[in-house]
Amino acid sequence: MSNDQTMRGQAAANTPQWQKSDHQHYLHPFTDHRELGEKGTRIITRADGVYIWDSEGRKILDGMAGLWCVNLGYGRQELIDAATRQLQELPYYNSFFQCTHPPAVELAQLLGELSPEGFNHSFFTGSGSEANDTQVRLVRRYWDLAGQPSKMTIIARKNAYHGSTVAGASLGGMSAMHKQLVMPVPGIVHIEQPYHFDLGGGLSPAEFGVQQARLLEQKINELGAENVGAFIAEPVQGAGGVIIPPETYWPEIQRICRQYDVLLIADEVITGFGRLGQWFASTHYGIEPDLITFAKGVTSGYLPLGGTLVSGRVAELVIAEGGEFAHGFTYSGHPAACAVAVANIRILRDEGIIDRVREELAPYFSQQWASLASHPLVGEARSIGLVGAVEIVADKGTRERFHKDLGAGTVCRDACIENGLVMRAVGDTMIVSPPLVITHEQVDELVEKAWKALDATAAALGAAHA
Ligand code: PXG
Repeated sequence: MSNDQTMRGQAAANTPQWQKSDHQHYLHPFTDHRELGEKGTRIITRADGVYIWDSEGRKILDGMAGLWCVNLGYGRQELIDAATRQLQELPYYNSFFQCTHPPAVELAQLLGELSPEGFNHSFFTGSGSEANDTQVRLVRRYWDLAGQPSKMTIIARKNAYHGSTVAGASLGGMSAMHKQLVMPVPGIVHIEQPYHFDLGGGLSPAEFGVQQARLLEQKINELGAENVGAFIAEPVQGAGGVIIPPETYWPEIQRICRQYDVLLIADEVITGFGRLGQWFASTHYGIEPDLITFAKGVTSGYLPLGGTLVSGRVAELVIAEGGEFAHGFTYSGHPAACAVAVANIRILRDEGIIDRVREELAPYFSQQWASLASHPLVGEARSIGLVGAVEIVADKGTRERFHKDLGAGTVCRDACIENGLVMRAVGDTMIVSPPLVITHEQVDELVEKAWKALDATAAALGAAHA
């Protein structure tokens, strides 16, 4: 028996022990702990390429690239080597008090080269949430320096996800999070999202896109443009259910932001670093944001790193006016995380992975994913780049959903695992966002497994109905 096999054997033997200890000591993110205690946890012990393995030896195709982040797939030795080298040379130093270090400088320069025109500065954080907190601070600092301190309010969208810090959760439009937040950060307001499947009514996607974008204009007029500093949005909503706006949405948003002099923040934590076949989805949609939030794919999740890309308009004022920007984190520009990001970006660039997503992989994925639309349970199958969603419905014609208590999405998620696939459920919307290195055969495997899981879901819900 190889060492590897022995270790796996031990992990399997330890499964009940890990589960018990987990329940006794570990508070998980976004989790109902009583329910988790009853069901038990799945223990993920290793991963390679697009697959993960659990402690019982089950091989599972990771349709979510971890949590939308493992863009290069698991097991890339170059990233492990970059982290190891940096940890040996300089495991930690800060960028406060007139100091800097090579990995942070190198990463900031590289980001300047590959980000959309006009972006030459980066601020680093440890996560996407902290990066969005930074955006709030930057927006307010910018308008203060610009002599318009009343431009304080930030407009965001319902069902958006911008993180789980207090500012991140306030920017996000998740009602369950707001309820537990008790008091969202003042000066953040929300407008409705461009979710055509759920909210489109009889409108064509094109009409609906313009209508939903004009909600921003209405809100700006209601508040007074002199009080509105920024609009923040994900180019494609991720955690909200892979909501792909109609093509008419972003051009209209851009027009409105320009007309009323409102900064545009593109939260590209999910869409950045190749997910839509471009370094940034802003390029895909032809929009020119003033600030971009990134995290996740910048390191393929191997080490935590986030940040904001700051366009010339904002950076120049913040720099030229002088005065301290009173914001920063111990781990802003962590050397090992930056070294991994540099290695990750070089691989994405030198192996042409993002071009392959755009030109070859996304068209194939889109065609295969679309075939799920003919499943009796599916009201819509949509995708863009390498993200996809299917809407589970009780009635394809009327788009009527199953009763909430049936938990159709959760039933399907569990059936996916049974079939060796990670697919995430957002209510009754099933979503995938696989590693960018997935092959055509693995796309076929993903879609076949999703179909089987939908069959199992239909059977289970049929039984529940009877
Ligand atoms: N912005 C967006 C668009 C995100 O998707 C964040 C900010 C926050 O990043 P951090 O690194 O602070 O988590 C995210 C994170 C889910 C899920 O259930 C999605 C995220 C995080 C956790 C769960 O789909 N996205």
